Amino acid sequence: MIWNDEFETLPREAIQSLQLKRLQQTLQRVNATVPLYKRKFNEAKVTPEQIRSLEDMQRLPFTLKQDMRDTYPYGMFAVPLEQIVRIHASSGTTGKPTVVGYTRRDIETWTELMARSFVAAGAHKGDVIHNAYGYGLFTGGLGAHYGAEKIGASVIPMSGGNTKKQIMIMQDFGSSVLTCTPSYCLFLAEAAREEGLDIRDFKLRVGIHGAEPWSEQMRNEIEENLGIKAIDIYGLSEILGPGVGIECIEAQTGLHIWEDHFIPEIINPETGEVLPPGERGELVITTITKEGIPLIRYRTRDITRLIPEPCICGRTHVRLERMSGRSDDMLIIRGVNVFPSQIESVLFNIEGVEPHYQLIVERDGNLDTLEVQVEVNEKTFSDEIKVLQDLGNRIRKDIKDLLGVTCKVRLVEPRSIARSEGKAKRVIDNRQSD
Ligand code: DLL
Repeated sequence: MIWNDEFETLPREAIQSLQLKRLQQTLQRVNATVPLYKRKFNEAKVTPEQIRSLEDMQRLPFTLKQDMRDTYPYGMFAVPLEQIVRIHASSGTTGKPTVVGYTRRDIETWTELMARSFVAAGAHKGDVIHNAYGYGLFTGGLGAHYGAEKIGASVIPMSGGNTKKQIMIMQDFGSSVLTCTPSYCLFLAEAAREEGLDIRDFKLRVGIHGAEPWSEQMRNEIEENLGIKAIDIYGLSEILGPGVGIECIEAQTGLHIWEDHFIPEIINPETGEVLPPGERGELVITTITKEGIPLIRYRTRDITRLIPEPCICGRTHVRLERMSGRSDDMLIIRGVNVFPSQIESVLFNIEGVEPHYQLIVERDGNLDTLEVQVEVNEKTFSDEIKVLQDLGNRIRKDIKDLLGVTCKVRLVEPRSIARSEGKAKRVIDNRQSD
């Protein structure tokens, strides 16, 4: 099923000419209304009129998260505050949050894109959508909520937390679609088991998970533990919120990014150069319909690649490979680049460990050291020391073989790693920032 047949299956040439037209309009608008862009265009010696093709985009300057911080709170708004009907914010690791504003039309666009996303994930009218993304300044809750209503599903605005109640409601109300982070999803399954319940016996059919990196192995774990299809959804508040891209249930391979609203590019994060189609690098997104905060070549820091091949579902919008992680979460351990999701995929292939882990990074002199803490299951935990030692050695060896990095492995008791109701904290970085 396709929500918006006309736009989701537009031929490539039609997508590209629509993109160019909308890009040119956006450039004119930000040049006239956002002082930061006027300045950036001047500095880059480029005018909106000079952008006559999509290739010309490469002449445009990037927008960084720092630009949003520097203009905090409203400096990037392209319309007067009177036209903003909603404000969200995402908390950074340090300092002030990043503020985003939506006009009424932006909310309609977001709702439409979330409706497309739900339908792509296999949801429909008649579904009971259990929305456990946080409601509040975080975009997850409200973003998913509006889209769920739009397709005519019955949405339960659960928000995050209150795990026992979530399970009761999911069972009693017959929730058929669950929206939450992948880590919270596994926590829900675990908490249900502790109460003697098995979510596989519930009516749940589909999970729509995102807001944090996760691996294919974690998907398998979720699908098995909950007896559902688990779909990857991507988004970020600066660009919109959830619903920038989603996997279709037909292929479950790569996330369609809605190209009539966004132009994706993949760049080399070091040089800023655009990479040829299919190469992995940093995702850069330009919004071409947003009114509140249009962003030109926004550097997401997320690492992925474009999958240019057509998809079996019939949608023509290009796909992004599952995110490997964020460039700022990438650990450099003795010269080797490691994403937490790569370690995750090693761990989840090993019998006896639970899908709960944390990476502790320290600095020893000039060298970074990595400790992998992972929970073992009850059975293994009560096994002989020798069994645990062998398991630890096996994990260390698999990580070394696959990623080429030496780490310490610490096996910890079941349920000793903190569970998260939203985005999981996978990395604890104890290196002093210098
Ligand atoms: O996390 C929006 C969202 C809500 C997406 C619900 C999906 C579901 P932010 O809090 O601004 O917005 O965080 C955005 O989260 O740049 C990625 O690094 C990461 N992220 C989001 N979705 C995925 C995903 C929301 N499917 C940041 N896979 C992004 C990997 C993801 N990382």
